[in-house]
Amino acid sequence: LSLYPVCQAQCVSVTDLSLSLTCLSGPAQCVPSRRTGFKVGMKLEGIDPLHPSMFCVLTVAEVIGCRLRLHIDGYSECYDFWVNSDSADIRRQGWCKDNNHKLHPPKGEYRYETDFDWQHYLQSTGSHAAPPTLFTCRTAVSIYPSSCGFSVGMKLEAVDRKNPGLVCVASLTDVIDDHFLVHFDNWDDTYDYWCDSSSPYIHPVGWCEEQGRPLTAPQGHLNPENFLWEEYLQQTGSTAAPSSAFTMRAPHGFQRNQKLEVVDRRNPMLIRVATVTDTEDYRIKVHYDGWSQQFDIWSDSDHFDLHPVGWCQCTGHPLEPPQG
Ligand code: MLZ
Repeated sequence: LSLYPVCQAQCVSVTDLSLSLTCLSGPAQCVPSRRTGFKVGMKLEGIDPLHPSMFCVLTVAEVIGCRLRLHIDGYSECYDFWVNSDSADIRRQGWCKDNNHKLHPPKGEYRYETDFDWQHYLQSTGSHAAPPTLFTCRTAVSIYPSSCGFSVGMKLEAVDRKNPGLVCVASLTDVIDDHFLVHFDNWDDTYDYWCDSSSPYIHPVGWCEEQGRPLTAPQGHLNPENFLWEEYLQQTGSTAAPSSAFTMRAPHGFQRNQKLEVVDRRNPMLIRVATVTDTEDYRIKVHYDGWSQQFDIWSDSDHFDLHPVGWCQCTGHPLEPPQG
């Protein structure tokens, strides 16, 4: 099942471009057939990468090829971040209101969050909203609402991706189409992440016990060594996500020595020529060609910063050649 059905329809697939020698095997990596229409100054709504539970008011600060540097209105430039223009993390002006999500207004300008009004804001800042047609890639919209089997409030066991050795008690705190937000009980939202039912990082209640692995109890739990799901579900009046809803994806097909084009993690405005130097089931080790191995990174194989060879050329993005 493709994550990006709309995108696929509008894009030339990598194989069509005869660039498939090292084509990515992740979900539906595709090369947009035309440049993005986003322009500097356009405003939109989107997820704050440091607080994945929050939708914020954003401004396009820079456009390179079909990548955007986004600024969170009212906050320091140091929080600016890059996305692909077909990212599911960005939404048109008005999306939050139409989809029952809280929109965090620009900091400091509003006494109450509900005081924020897009029309007024656009007028007072003399700016325009990005036209809805520019938002090309959506998550799969299912025919049956919430057919993914996951709903808000359900509990599960999930890998803390900031501390990957830990599998912790978690809850679903948001669902959009077939994607949902994993939140760790009694922790702040900086550990949260969005994923779908095929993520290798999520497991049904009871998984750790079955695997003989430790499960990290919610922060502040009175008896963390003897955490009992049954008791906890009852105390919190919640239910476990059904194990039938978990659909573990197949391992990726990357192989060592394959070339790709990868965003430089330390300077994300740059994309570099890179090589796969090691693989795990769901991750690859990326070496930036011409750079010391100390800059190698491990990346999820479906990460949106990995691109097939030819992607930069097709999207009008500069590509940093191997150094030296
Ligand atoms: N050492 C870290 C672990 C946090 C784990 C959170 N898991 C959701 C800390 O205590 O901050």
